[in-house]
Amino acid sequence: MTVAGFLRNLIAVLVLCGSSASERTSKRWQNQAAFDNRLPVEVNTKPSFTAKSRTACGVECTRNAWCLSFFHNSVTSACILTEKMYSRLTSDQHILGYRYYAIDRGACTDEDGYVTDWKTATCYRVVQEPRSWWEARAFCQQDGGTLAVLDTPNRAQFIVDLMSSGVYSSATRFLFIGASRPAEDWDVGMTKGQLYFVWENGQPVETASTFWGPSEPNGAGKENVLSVTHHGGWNDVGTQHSMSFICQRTF
Ligand SMILES: [Ca+2]
Repeated sequence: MTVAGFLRNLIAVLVLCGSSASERTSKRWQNQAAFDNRLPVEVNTKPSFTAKSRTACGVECTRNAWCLSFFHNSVTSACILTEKMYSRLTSDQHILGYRYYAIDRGACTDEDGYVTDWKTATCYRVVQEPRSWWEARAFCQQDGGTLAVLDTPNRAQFIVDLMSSGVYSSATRFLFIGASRPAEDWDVGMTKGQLYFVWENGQPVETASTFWGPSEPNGAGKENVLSVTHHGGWNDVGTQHSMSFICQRTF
């Protein structure tokens, strides 16, 4: 390769790196202008480190799964990572140079009735309108997602916490989620021990999962779709029921 060719390639690589970094940060972070030159007192007690730019500060936040937002001071280069999303100006102090950046909310907004699980980058919506499992499934698909797929402990625990929060206490006792028996088995009359379910994404539901409710699953041959109780535990139920349900969107 000639020197000129090498330089051309090097420049191409640098341009590519630069554009992908700026795209990532511009998509991921949103400046919250209400916090300009302000810092919550609580945040001021957190450790800070030096980051030359807000991009460098944002990269550090991206590297830490727990980090949801950060404050960067363009005057002092101080960078403070936080595990929260700040939305109100309470007990804050005026400090020149600070800008606040919070994670981009992606496809989910509070206005749509979704709550966000930042840990798994998933949004959930509890729909308190009783429908059949099939109607609920179609509703969530029309809403741009699926019935809730709780295929990891983190996802399942988020729903347990959500249902235990008391926010949905008026919801019916059970809510449909996105798992069912493979259709070809529905009329076989399976006995206990042959139970298995598949999430809407095709992954098998763990029969040994600790998220099953007490004595569940117990509906061999007649309870072909999955629900969660108001405590968040899983229960297989029959498709003759209509109940509230939980949709999800990922971002
Ligand atoms: Ca059951």
